[in-house]
Amino acid sequence: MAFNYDYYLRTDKMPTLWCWGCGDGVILKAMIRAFAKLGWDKNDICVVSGIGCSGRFSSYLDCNTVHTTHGRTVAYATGIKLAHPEKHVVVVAGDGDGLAIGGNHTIHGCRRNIDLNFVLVNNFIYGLTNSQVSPTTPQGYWAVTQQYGNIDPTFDPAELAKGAGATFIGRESVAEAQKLERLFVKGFEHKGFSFFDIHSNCHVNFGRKNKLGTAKANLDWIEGNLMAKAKWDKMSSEEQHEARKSGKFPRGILWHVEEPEYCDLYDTVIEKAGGKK
Ligand SMILES: Cc1ncc(C[n+]2csc(CCOP(=O)(O)OP(=O)(O)O)c2C)c(N)n1
Repeated sequence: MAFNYDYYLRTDKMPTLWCWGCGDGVILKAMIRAFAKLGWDKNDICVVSGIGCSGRFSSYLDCNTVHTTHGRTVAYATGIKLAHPEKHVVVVAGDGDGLAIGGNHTIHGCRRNIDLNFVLVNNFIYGLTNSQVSPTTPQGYWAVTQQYGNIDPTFDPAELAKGAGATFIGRESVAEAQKLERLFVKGFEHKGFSFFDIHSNCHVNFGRKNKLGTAKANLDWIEGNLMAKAKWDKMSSEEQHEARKSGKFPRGILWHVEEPEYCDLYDTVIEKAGGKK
């Protein structure tokens, strides 16, 4: 029997506002299947999203949801998780939201290793507002604010997350929906800050002037840029550096360590202060 998504969805909000073929729907469905696999009750999940096309996750998921301000997802989610450590908190942010305006919050969420699941919907552009350049727009590509080709260098969000202290880091593409679901299951199970860099197509606003104007063309480009971690690990650090500069990245589980989690540490403070939990 086909998987039934309805339990986790606000079906009265369908159809979505996303463009035809948008990768956001693939991420939404993979996330729902991961929730179901983990047996999570929707009332035990809180979804916090920012502003953008990716911001709509909190509209469509029938969980506890907060549609927050642009770039502030991790700040809201940190407060929610500290108040309700027993809940599963899932954060959804675009590359503009999570890495540009909200980059600072993302760094410090990683650093605290608070038990949040941070899903970066990385479509390489500001989708909702029609194609402004983002921190992941590759050099040389068109954006409405870089019409002669983007001159700003990009960076590797997974490396940033690792340097900042995230304890689970994974990368996948929406072209591999089942791998994406499995990655979510692993990362959602992890206690600590889980950072997911999910490469998604925005053939309408990223692709339209970058010769990637169909979902298929955009997905082929994404897949062409990702390589298995095992292959990546065989490269020298200089080769990896050059690969990153040309927009190539490893995929899969990139980092997984166990470290003290922030809510647990906070409990020790409450205890020392003689307070009640
Ligand atoms: C403080 C603030 N600045 C700017 C905006 C306008 N704005 C809304 S969405 C958005 C960009 C969204 O891009 P991204 O975060 O990459 O998400 P996507 O739409 O691609 O999912 C911007 C700049 C805003 N809503 N609030």
